[in-house]
Amino acid sequence: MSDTEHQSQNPENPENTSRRKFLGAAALTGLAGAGLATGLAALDPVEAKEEEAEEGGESCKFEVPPGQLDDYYIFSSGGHSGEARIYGSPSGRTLKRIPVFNIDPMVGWGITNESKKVIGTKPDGSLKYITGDTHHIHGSYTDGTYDGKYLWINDKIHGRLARIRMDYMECDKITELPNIQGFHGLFPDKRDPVDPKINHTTRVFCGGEFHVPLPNDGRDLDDPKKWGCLFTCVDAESMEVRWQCKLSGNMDLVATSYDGKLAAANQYNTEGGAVYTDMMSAEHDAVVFFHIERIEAAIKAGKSFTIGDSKVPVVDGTKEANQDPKTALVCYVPVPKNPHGVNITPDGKYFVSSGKLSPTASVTATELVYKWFAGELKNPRDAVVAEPEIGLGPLHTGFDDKGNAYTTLFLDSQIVKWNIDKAIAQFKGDKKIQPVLDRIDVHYQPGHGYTSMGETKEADGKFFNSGNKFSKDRFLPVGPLHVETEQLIDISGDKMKLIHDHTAYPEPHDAIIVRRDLVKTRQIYNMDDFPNAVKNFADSRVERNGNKVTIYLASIAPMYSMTDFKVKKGDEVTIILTNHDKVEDLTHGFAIPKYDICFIVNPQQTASVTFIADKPGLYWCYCTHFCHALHLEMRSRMLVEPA
Ligand code: RUQ
Ligand code: CUA
Ligand code: CA
Repeated sequence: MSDTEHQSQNPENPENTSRRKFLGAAALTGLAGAGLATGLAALDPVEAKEEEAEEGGESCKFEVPPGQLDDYYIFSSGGHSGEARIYGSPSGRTLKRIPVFNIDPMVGWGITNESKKVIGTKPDGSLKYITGDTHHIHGSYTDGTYDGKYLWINDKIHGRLARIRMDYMECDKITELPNIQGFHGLFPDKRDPVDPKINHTTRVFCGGEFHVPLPNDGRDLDDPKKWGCLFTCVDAESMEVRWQCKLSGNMDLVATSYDGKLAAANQYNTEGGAVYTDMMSAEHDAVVFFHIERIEAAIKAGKSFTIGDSKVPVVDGTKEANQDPKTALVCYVPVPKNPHGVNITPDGKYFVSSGKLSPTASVTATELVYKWFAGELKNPRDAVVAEPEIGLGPLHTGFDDKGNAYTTLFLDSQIVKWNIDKAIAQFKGDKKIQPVLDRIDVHYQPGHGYTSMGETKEADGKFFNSGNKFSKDRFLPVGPLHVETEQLIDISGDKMKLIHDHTAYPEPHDAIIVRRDLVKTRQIYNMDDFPNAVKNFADSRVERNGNKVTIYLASIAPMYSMTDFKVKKGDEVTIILTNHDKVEDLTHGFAIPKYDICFIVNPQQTASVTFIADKPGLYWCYCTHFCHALHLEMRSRMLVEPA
């Protein structure tokens, strides 16, 4: 970064908008410089004031007063923090962080036995992985809209899919996908492709981004031609991997049709390149469409193979094996160079992918993809019905309820609003038609953008949230690591209007905006759901079995059921704690100094920890979560006697 860029970190510098225009221009020099775009426009203070006033005026309309609730939930990924997050919208209030692939001492995720079991452990009982990189989060569907049952989220680092149950907003299952690396896009199906009676999510589709040797066992390390990428189908309920499909090229984002029959992924590395120059060498890459029904029929008929130690059936979806449309499992639709993102319109008619290296978006008609599969469309490229020029560095698209699309322009630092029907008319030859309707500056360099209910057939055209990758001077400076900017935009009128900024700890990728009536959470656990619950205070005890000691403990504010418990040095100690409080929001904590134990129990919840008592002495076990006027007095003692 240049010096000029550094000066702009001054929070007194009031205006970002005019400088943004420079970012767009500088970005023209290439993608590599995009995040580092330099240059500071001479500020016009008058223009700056006006624009700021305009922004402030709009936000009042959407203010959520103290004590009032938001109309929407935003469920967001947290990037390489490994977690999921919940915000309220339009306020931008942070409501929850859901630990998934990470460790979170606040709730005890990765510390309690219950959470360790979900994450997965090594033979010695330690966690298999402590890192994760979440990008995409999507909800389960019934009738083409969210049913509030599950969320799914990916881990790109280790290739895992996690499920969050939405009643408690906690992760309950994690599945590691075999023979893939760089698991990036995911999408649940919206109904069953085969059984018309099932109108809810039954599968989750996962795209593998990085080419690896198949199997990845140390052979073929220097021969990219022998590497490959797999598309994976996971059962929504059991979370077991159902099947995989080997592809030509890679996968990035994933989308599904409303009839359950198609899944799509954009491919930026059809070249199979191992370095970025090779990955961008071809003029066209593709959006690939999977014929789910045919794939499952092929597997049923035994037309599959396995890879390495994995027992998961794999079908051949490579180009060579799918020349005949009438039997093809996969359709490759060419689109310009290194596309990014793929999203389906709320009416189910079109899949829109963005150009990234091309200033265009490509609109592929669902109907024409089916025609290709039926042998009625010769050239799959003819399924593309529009390719409007929309701006530089287009990445992701959200939709309203009026046939408009909103695409993030990474290089231009803008959101562009364009009309799909107009784009189709223009593509057909009516050059007078201009599909682009509006543009708005965002701060800065947006990645994902998404609309309220926009991934469902209930898209309502109210809000667009821009997830910006750079905040630069947008907030008080806090050192080299910047918070990210999330910007909420009112899309209900002809012109997009910026409502407000809220911060997001690095770094969210994708999110969904869900109407609040679709989300029904529970505030109190059911004690019977925990087989190890300590159901009565009178059951509190120390039970010894050789050198294994179990402590049965309960809590009611402001006390634990035992004032102390004794173990011996070298014992393997398991503490089971059940919270008997039934009052909503009455959570207790439990920490043991020097033993690195810290977790919570919510009302009627049971949690347990296991560790070796390797240090003799007295250890105050205390409540970490403020619960009562006598919260500080809420303690017990672990007495570790010398061996
Ligand atoms: S990808 S910024 Cu990880 Cu969602 Cu497009
Ligand atoms: Cu119990 Cu604080
Ligand atoms: Ca490419």
